[in-house]
Amino acid sequence: MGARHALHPFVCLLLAAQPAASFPAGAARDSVIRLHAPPSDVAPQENESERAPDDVPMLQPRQPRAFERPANPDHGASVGPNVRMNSLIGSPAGNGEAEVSIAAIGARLVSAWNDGRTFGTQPGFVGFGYSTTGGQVWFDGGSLPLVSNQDVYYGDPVMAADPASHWYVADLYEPFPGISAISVNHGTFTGTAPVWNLPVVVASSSSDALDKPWIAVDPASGTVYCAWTRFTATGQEIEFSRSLDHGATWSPLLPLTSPDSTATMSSRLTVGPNGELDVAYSSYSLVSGFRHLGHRRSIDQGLTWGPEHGIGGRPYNNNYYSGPAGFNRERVVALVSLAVDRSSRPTRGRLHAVWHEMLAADEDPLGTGALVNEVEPDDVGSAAVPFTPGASLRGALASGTDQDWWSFTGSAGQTFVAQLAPVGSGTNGFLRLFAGGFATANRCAFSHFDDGTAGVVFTLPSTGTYWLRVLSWDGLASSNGAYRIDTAWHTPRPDDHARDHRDVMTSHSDDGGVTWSAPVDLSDAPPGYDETFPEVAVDANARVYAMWYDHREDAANGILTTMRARISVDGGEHWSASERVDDAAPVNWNLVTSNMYPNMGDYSQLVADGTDVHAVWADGRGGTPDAFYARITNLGLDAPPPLPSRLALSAYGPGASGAARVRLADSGVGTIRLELFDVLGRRLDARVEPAQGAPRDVELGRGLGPGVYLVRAIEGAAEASARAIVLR
Ligand SMILES: [Ca+2]
Ligand SMILES: [Ca+2]
Ligand SMILES: [Ca+2]
Ligand SMILES: [Ca+2]
Repeated sequence: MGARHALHPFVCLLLAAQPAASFPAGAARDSVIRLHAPPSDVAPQENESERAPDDVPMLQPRQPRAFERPANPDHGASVGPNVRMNSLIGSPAGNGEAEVSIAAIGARLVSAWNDGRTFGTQPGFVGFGYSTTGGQVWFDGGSLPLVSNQDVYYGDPVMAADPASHWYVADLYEPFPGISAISVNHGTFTGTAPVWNLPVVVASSSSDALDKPWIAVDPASGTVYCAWTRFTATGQEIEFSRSLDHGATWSPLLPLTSPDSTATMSSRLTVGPNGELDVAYSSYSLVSGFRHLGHRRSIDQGLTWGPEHGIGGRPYNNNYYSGPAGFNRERVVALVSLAVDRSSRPTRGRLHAVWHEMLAADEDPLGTGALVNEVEPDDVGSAAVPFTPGASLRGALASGTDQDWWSFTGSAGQTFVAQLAPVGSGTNGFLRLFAGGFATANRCAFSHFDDGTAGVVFTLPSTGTYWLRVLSWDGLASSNGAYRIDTAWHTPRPDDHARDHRDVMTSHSDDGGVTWSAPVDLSDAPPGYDETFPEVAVDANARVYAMWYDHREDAANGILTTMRARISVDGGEHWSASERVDDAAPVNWNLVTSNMYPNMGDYSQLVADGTDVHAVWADGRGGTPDAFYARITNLGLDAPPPLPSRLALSAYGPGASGAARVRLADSGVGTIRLELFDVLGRRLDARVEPAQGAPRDVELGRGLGPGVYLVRAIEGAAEASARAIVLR
């Protein structure tokens, strides 16, 4: 097993600077510690650091077992067989294929992915595969052609194609050493395999880092559009260019985001039925003081752009602090997927966005409880120092191998929040959270920022003990020193749009992105399970498909990973129950050997070509990340959509002594689930009762002490919450 690849500064959407203040000015008291990522965390600082010393032992090859697995009985009947697209022949053990993209025209499909076979040397970090059988059989096409003996591809490939058989792959690219560029290869695919032209540089810089291209083509005009993120010494922005000659030449770049925003990233492009061009991205507004998902539209093929509007019509909370269980990069990006309805149905032109989102944990005061000092030796999980969340923990990294273990207990549904920070300066440790034990297989969160801070937000999937561990980031003596970990239980808030540390949200717009529907939570597992890296597509019958990485199969710990998808047959108003997309056993990504970061990639992709929907994702079933494909048809169509929800909940004065009272209105069909929480996030009462239609007062809890409580009502996919005050 060789050394892991040093992370190239440009690779993979990494970066995500978080602004200096993650909440409105004036909202924070000096004495209150709240979770935030450091302002210094910008792209050019991110390089070889993404290697925690305790990751090394996990690089043990496992025997591929792809042909031994029992069929997954939960596998959606309308999901085709899963096909691995990359060949294992000539591929080193543990080779990563991830961040998979796909384009489809009829039976011809081309996919591209980050390929760990060569990193930093020719040909570079990109591979592709193709099918002429509508995805039934795939061939590994190797890499892309090179111009000279100096150019190298750096990954993040994205595919696009038009019906005239123009195929495109956009990529990160170094035309010469030290030059960061976005390239596009044009290809043709009329025979048995795609044939690629040499890369054309769309934009380049010797001083800035260009990252995460996206590409789209108008199927009617053949105009090609490309957008990417530029990281400068002082900030970052989305830039744009177009090509009218199938990628041979590109227009001068056009900035699409304002200098009044920062931490801008993750652009997605899509082309509507009348040539409308839409871009979505994540950004932090220095004016409003909030992170949001932005959208702009061009109706003149990208020459000029309309104003920015916020997707979902509200700020957005990203769990930037850690990825899903087993994710081997120590933070995760803000991500939005965008698709447009090109059908001839009444919903034609409707824009659909999906993203992953955290509850409002940035608002929690941390470390307001007891001070707890570490007690050495605490270098193994069985010697962990217990604490009660709320505590402010104090410890020191005495050496590069000093492990400090801490433990706490909690109840299912409570959300744990923690922030690691140096005391004094120089301490550089990272945090991991463990569930169900303290082995490598039990890792469920991994966090580190470049100034020795880290954060964890994690909603407990089950009642029990959890472990937190601090270890030196790089094992160097200069990283030793004192640290603190400030902790809390998350306090439920009315602006908790997500139920837990990560849910999948969706919203749509019928007016070109000016206004958006109230976001709906697509996560149909109980709270406490991570839903990550969602994708959306709309087929020619206006059916909307959404897919994400899911963790409900691991009821106790939420670590084992699957892919799930849902469909809406009414334009995103209502959604079928989710079904499995993967057809193997759930994967523990902690045990997947990978020679690249991030092992799962930062995104997957779903595309629709007519009524065919094609899904691609990074899958770890073979013990190494591989690029997988499945065709999805009519998922869940047998289930009639539920009636529209009229769920509403509002505070309604104090209830009888010791009970919380709210006013409830519902649809009058089916059942309503009611839940009561205290400010520590503990569920105190829950019941299911028949929907009644007419508004009425309901009471929850008995013998409650005076204070503020949160009541939540759930009706199908709809959810509402309200505060209730209990008086003496
Ligand atoms: Ca210690
Ligand atoms: Ca120790
Ligand atoms: Ca969730
Ligand atoms: Ca692989």
